[in-house]
Amino acid sequence: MPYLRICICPIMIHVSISVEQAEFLPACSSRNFLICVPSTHAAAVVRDLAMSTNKGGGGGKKEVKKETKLGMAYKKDDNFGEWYSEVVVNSEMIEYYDISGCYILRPWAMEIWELLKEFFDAEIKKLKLKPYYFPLFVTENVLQKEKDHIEGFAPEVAWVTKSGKSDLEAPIAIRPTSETVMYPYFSKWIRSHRDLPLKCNQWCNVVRWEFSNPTPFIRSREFLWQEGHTVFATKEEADEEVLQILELYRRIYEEFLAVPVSKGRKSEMEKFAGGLYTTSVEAFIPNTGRGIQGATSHCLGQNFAKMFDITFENEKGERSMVWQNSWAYTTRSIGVMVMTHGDDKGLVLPPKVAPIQVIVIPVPFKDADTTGIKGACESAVYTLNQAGIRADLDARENYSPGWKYSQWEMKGVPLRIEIGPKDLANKQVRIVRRDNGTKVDIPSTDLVEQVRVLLDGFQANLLETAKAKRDACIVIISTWDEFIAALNDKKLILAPWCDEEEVEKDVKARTKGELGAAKTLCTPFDQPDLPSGTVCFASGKPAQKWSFWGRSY
Ligand code: 87F
Repeated sequence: MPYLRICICPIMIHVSISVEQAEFLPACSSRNFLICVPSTHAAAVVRDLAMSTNKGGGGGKKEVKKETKLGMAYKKDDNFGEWYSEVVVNSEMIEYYDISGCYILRPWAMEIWELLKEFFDAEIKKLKLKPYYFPLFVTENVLQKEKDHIEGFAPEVAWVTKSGKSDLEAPIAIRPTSETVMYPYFSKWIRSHRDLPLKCNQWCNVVRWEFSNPTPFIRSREFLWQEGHTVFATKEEADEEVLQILELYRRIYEEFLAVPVSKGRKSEMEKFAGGLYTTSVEAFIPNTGRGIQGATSHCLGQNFAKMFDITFENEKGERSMVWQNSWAYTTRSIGVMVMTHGDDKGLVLPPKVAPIQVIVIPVPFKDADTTGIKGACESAVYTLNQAGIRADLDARENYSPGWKYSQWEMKGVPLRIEIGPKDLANKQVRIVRRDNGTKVDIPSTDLVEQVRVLLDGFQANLLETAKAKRDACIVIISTWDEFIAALNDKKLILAPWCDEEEVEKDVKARTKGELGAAKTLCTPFDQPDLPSGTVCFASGKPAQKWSFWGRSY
């Protein structure tokens, strides 16, 4: 018996598992160590070990039979938190890192981010936004300029205090957002009305040292975003842009990520304290019954203009204060998409953001014409690529078709094309949908047309299904008792509200508990009728508006 050693993952003890001896020992027979790895890595390690053991021995067919089953240990409805971690890791979007709250974004995530960026960047360029890059660091002095607003955020600011072994002369903050980094230079660059509007956008990372429950994409200590910062001569121009950007955010969520969102305005309590008003797109996760802010577009008014002395000489030769906006969306959007569409087999990707939209898998059988099948697969991929469809071939010979099906399902690829001997003979391909598992055989001559129809249908179906699920969670209430019942039932609550800050504070206090307090998510722009005489569910005062309430991320 070789020396055996079983290790427990020191970082994630709760995801360490034991692997069945029958499966594990043969795979490691040629080695003198055993590793017990987190469940999220077990399949891959066992697979690799099995492959290395099989190398050079026996026929290919037998090797394939020994492969480890891929699969998800957790179900979405049984343990949502573990299910989510498993999906993002098994789909190869995320690798955990040894600093809590920091994650490695692998190509499967970065390619989605790049597709979103491609759309958004082209749209904001139409609005005449210019690309900038400002430094990652900011001095304490400059950061303090915004001290009234930064006060609440201060614990989240990360500082660099040393270079090598020596202390820096003064600590330097890592940007949590770039107002204080940029605005001193806006003040310098803007002199006259001819310098306006100034429209700046940067794609970058920011760091916020969060302490509550880190979750890949959703709440991480470093994340990627775009931050737009614009400066206008008039409030009207600023107001107009706030909504133009909000509409782009809605399109990212609904048209690309197939996630339904509500556009609306944040309450005074929930808005960015440094600004005049905040608009947002809000999504909802039915499994946890929590709302989640998808992106924000703020009108900053003239607050920062005063703080940073950003003024211009108008046409009449007078000094005027500028009007400013800022807006951002982040890699959190990818997490919202995963939570919305994923299922018990793993990720489900909307075609518009899928790095691979169609995976082509040869299905050789016994003595069938393997070369012919491979040729048909290559030709299908080529034809689809030529038509602008992101298709790829999985020609790996050390995996069975079934294993490949599971892996690509786990990665959420919308369509799978299988080509076997029968398909080759009939000049057809079999297409299988990831969302509902339906299979169709189509003539090879119709490939591009049919794939386009299927991808469009897939994209539309995801949004429709998600919208139906979200809508089924919306409850319109009118009394406090109904509010509490709906909250306990994980609903998205639409309630008549008096719009008073004290009342929102009171609701927060009264609903405080282990799961977190309820708060306003937004006041949707799309307002149902509010008959006169309607009263606030919490205060009994006359209601001013309908607002969404709930627990949130
Ligand atoms: C965390 C630490 C320090 C949010 C923070 O939403 C400062 C902040 O200012 C902070 N978390 N914020 C508000 C960010 C406002 C605004 N910035 C530009 C945006 C959009 C992009």
